[in-house]
Amino acid sequence: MTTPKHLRTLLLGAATCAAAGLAFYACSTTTAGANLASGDAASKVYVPPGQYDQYYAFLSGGYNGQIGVYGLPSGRLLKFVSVFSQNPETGWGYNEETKPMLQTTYGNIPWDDSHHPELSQTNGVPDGRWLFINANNTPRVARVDLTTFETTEILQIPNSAGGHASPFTTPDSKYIVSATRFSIPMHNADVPIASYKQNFKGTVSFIRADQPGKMDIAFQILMPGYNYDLGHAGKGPSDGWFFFTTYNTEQANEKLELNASQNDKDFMAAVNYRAAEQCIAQGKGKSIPSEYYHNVLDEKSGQATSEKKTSVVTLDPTACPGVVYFLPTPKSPHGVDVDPSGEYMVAGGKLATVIPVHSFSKMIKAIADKQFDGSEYGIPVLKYSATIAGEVQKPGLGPLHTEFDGKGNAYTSMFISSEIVKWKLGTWEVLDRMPVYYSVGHLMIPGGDSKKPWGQYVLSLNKITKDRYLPTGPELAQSAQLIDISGNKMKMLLDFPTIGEPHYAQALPAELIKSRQLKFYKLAENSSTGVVRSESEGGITRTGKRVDIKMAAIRSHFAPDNLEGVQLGDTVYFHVTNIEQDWDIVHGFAVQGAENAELIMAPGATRTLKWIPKATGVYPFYCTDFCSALHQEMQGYVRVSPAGSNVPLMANVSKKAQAQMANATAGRKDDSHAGHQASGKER
Ligand code: RUQ
Ligand code: CUA
Repeated sequence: MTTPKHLRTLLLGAATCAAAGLAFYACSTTTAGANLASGDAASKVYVPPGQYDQYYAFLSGGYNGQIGVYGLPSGRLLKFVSVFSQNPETGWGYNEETKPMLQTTYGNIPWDDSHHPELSQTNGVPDGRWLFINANNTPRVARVDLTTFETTEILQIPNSAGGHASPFTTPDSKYIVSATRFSIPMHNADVPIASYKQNFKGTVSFIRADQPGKMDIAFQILMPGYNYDLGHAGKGPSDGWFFFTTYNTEQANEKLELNASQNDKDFMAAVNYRAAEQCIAQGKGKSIPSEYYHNVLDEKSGQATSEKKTSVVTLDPTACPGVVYFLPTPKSPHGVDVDPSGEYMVAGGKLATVIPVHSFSKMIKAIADKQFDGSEYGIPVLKYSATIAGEVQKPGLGPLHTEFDGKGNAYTSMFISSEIVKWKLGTWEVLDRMPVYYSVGHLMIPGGDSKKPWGQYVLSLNKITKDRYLPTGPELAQSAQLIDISGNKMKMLLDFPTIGEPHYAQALPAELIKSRQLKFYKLAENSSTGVVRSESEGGITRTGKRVDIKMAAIRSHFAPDNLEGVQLGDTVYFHVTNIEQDWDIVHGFAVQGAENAELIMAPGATRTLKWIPKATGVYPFYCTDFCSALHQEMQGYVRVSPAGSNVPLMANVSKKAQAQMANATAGRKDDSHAGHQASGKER
């Protein structure tokens, strides 16, 4: 068996291999650059100018907390979706509308570390409705609407520290899950760290996710104080079950590198969540006080709101026999992946010498036959020999994650030996190997964790690039590699650098979402309190020391565009509405010295910038998003006078805007647009 010392040698060996391309295990079969795309590879990834990619791929931004959207097979970056981190490019988390999205019990958290994008599913197949993603640091899950590519909902997970095994979905997306990576004292009490074994607990949360705007924690299962790593739902015959990997069943609380690698086997936890639902329906759940936030972005107003929740329903598995079982699994298992048929649960025994595969039907039989090997904290432990379907022998070093092609083959990432290994379900024989550069973490096949994988490609999401790209100082580019899996042998097609650590990814055929894109927000339905629907509705109002400015943005001016009457000591809110009703006509708004960011307004949307001027004077503002040939003319001024000054409130519209408004309102007797005064009304 592998000893920890032996392990360290392996890990060091891998680093050397990656660094120098020296002979070491799989690296011995190649040197960097070999096995590279040859023949028709270029044409297989070439998407001619003006044509679309075949797949949307959603790559986690890792510790930038966001999501990168790429086209496959070209690897072209299409968009960056702001989720857990503020983004000055879009104003996400800086403007008044989206600030509440980042609210947590720890305050407004402006960043996170996101790992796993997960597409919503119907009948076990990605359906293109939503994309979920987890936050590791301050445990949260988010929903991205795939008609707008905007984050519309974020839910905090209480009683959890490290939302790593998340947000994997059930086949109907009724639930997504989040399990705590770090066990913690429940209610995070002030206890000695050395009391880990007595006081620290894990939790596995089932989050209701099928109703947009209404995500909530359905229940939390209290688990022993291990580390929880990853999870995947059952499907087909195993529908109704969820599987999680654990490590540190040693329950070490120091030097885990060594102390959490003692046991030959840790556990895969099998959770019967339908049984858990029943148990709760029978009143066996316990509501405990727990504070967490639920933040929702309203589509019509564009305004996010935060709601603080105060309790969760928890379930102690000992109160509900049959809800949780442990399957011994070698050795600090990492990934757990369920094959398309739903019969096999593949563990990435990251320190193991084999890839262990459990059988769902054997597991059910073992439970019925009571083939137990004792219990841990009241949770029955099944016999390894009773659940194991097979082991993939000599797969490579450091197996982490497995995805499937839907043709009976599995593909596993090998972190230490830097390769992707193809093997056959049922016979467990290794069929092919592809070296990758370097140290692959997750891998992704479009639909490869679902009931019906689209197959065709596997994307290798690498941790290290070393010599693959032009060097860029101490930190080198992050990287993904696209491999063709349509034939018997894998073929390397493309390296492409990514923004952020491409931790995990999901992909689906473009057809599923491309025609459902929202082109603009309907101005008539905009229910923002700051909205203006025409240039004549703009203006400036004062309420004590608060000044609200409502503005329209339209090619290529702001209305109003000159503002006076602001005083030092005021807090100013610019509510800017893009009154265009045309696809892709976006305007920006930036004012000199603003401490937050610019505003970016999609057509039909209102965004609000809070601004506290620090000195008297005149400040220009301008449009930041290139919108027309006269974009550079899209500007204005705001005058700031001393506190108590008698400069009246004034909101002017430019000559050009006046002329346009005169045309637009010709026939109407409304003359309210020229240099009109503030109404003084409260908003
Ligand atoms: S898991 S280290 Cu996605 Cu391999 Cu996080
Ligand atoms: Cu509007 Cu540039």
